[in-house]
Amino acid sequence: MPIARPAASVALEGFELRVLHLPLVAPFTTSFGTETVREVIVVRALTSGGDGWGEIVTQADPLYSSEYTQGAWDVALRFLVPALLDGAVGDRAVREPGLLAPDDVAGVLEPFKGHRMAKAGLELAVLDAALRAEGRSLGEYVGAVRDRVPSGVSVGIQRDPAALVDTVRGYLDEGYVRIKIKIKPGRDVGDTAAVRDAFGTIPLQVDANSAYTLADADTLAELDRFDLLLIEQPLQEDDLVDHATLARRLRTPVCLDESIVSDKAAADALALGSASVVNIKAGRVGGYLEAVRIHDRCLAAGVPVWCGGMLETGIGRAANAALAALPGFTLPGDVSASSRFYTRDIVTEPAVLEDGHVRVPTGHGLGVEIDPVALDDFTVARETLTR
Ligand code: SMG
Ligand code: MG
Repeated sequence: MPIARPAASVALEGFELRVLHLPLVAPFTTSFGTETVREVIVVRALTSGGDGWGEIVTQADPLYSSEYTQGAWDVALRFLVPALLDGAVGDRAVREPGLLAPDDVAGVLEPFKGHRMAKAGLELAVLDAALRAEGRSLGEYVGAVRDRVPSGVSVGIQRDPAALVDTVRGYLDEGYVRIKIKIKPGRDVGDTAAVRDAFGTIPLQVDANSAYTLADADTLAELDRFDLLLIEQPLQEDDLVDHATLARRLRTPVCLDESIVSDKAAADALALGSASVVNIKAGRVGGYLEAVRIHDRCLAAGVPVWCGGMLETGIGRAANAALAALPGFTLPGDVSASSRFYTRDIVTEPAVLEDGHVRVPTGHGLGVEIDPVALDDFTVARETLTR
């Protein structure tokens, strides 16, 4: 369902951007590398009606996607924030300076190519400010139909399959309802077999983060015997045709993550048969409004979707819970408790796991409050631009 009632404009006074370094509870290893500290940009929209918060989910290095934190920082401060504050792009006046509706953010930023994570974080801050001013929750705004969402967990590559089994056991004991394991060449069939052997028919899926090529199709077909929910992003971001070829070879449903950079990319992927399941991440697609459009498209097409994660702080985690409460999110997402990654979050009430679920916040806007001391403690850089 499209957004039923748009949010009103806010009177923008400026934006504060911060780079944060949050230590992870344990290293997180994927096919492309290991992270021990989450580097993230937190955005604060300063408006006459109060602040709004957003998060730019880039990582320090451009390994998951071409975006990375210093690049997002630069493009946001050099181009995106000035455009939002000015009401003009180049010599093209687009609106009254300073007044901005959340629905117009993407249009104002559209002339700047790419940089979707940066755009998404800015849009979320404006949206949060607008919804807080109106007294409406993000869940209500996007059309949430659930008050809590089933919680899956993404498990990084461990030292060996035995260590993986131990780690997965810990998450199952905590109550997570679905396990996703990261795979890469050489750490795929054996790791998956170990988890299946240890835990039987648990809901299980794998994520390759584009570590394979079509030449690996035989290996990937070996995963068919494990009755996985899906295999996520086996091939490169722009390999839509190869994903379609692979999907015809596999019994395991192919799900796309990195490839779905927009609603248009989702339309193309569905038309080509590149995926039968879609991972929706607001950061990757340029914002929560675009994410809702992808949800609506997939729902209409009968394609199941689930909410991906980018190791969000309490800001993005709250927004993801709201998004995942839309009716088309029929598979558990990577919407875990904050404690899966952090001992200390930057919100006063971090997301917790309750009976395998995470609650959809009901407070105004994102429905979470920032812990100013934690925010300051994790801040390593800070910049404010005002009108
Ligand atoms: O937030 O729970 C989370 C992380 C989920 O595995 C996760 N994200 O490809 O889906 C993915 C990865 C992207 C980040 S990897 C460092
Ligand atoms: Mg993924």
